Amino acid sequence: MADSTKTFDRALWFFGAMGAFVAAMALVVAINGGGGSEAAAEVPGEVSNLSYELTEFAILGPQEVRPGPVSFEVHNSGSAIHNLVVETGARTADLNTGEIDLIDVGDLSEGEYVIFCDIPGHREAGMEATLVVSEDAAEVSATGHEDMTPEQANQMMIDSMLAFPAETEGKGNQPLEPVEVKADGTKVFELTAEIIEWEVEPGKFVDAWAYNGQVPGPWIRVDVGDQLEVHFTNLTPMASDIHWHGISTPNNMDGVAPYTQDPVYTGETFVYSFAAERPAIGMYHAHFHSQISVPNGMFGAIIIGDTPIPYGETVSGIEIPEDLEIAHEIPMVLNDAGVIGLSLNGKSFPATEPYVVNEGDWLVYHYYNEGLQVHPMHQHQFPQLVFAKDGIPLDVPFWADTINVAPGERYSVLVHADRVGTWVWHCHILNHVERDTGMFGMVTALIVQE
Ligand SMILES: [Cu+2]
Repeated sequence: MADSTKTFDRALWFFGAMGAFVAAMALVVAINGGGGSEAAAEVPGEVSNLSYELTEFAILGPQEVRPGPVSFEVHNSGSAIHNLVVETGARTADLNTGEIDLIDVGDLSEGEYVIFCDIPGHREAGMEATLVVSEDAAEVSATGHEDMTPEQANQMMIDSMLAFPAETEGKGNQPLEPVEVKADGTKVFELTAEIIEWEVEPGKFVDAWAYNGQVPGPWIRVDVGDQLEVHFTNLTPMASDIHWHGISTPNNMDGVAPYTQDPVYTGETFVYSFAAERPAIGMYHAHFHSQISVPNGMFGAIIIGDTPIPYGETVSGIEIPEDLEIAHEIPMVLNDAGVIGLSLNGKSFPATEPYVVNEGDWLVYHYYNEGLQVHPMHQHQFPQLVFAKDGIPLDVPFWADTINVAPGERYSVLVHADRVGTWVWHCHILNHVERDTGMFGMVTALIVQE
């Protein structure tokens, strides 16, 4: 599906490019007025087509071009609406995620031209660049990139893939231990939100909004019947709260300021107190200003009770052993926006964590989508037995190799790693895993060893 979508996009782009070329030719003919021999001698310069990628919040693409007719192919690979405006007045339409526009920018003479996104706030946030038009610029190659031949593009892809796994600072999902267990058994946890420096991919540090210095925040795991007290201290510049997504709580603990509590202003602490009444595979995240703080990192996983594996059941002819032991239970938090961007557990490939397991291991993945888009999560080689949706055990579990995880959803799956090798595991929206400079984003690997 994703492959054909990409092909379709390419085809659209091609026809767009042809359209622009025909328009440029028509313009030349109109200007020349079909006139005499002098005009006929003016061969129109070849159109330089420049590719730009729009994301939060940057314009990625060539910074120089030779004078002459220029067209832009603009692709919104971000998660918000963006456009591209040239100071000469040429502009794309407002593009939704994944959309491409091709515009005729016209004849550019030597000089500097500012290009930007004019959606309010986006230019100030970083979506501004300068295109230098100069006789000294390199010619635009067939790859659509300045100075990049197909061979170089191939090599960049290879290099980007061989950089995996890359060491970066910081690791999310660390198990959270109670700071205190009271005499009555109440488990006291502390969560502190603040802006931290987070290495999302090698050498790329962003100002993440994090709980306890981690993206995702620490992993909370308690038993059914436990009494919880979570002391939340907000050190971010904006008021916040914590919503317990998929967790049963009294209304005044639901974390939706100002309905259920007052906002937790900068420097304040709020205590969430509730019993872990029912088994749950939930998540916690900010609700107040969530459109800023959650994409920027304020999310985490919380599990109550045992993982509801369908022990002993036979599903589509495959028997799930009665005595199965889970070798690894992996929370996999998906994000695609804010400063964290397209990522698995707060990291972009090649900084994503590889999971090394032994042949024959049974694994559990819990997918949590804290982003703004759907991500079809594909594990190479091993089918995934979906046994719970949003923490609710399925009466009819099913096997699938690709699981669509929409924002807010959780899917829990069982995987039998019964064949040795390095098996990639990734979102199957192809521009969530590859860009012109190589592999990135929502990819990792399951490494099965003997
Ligand atoms: Cu995706």
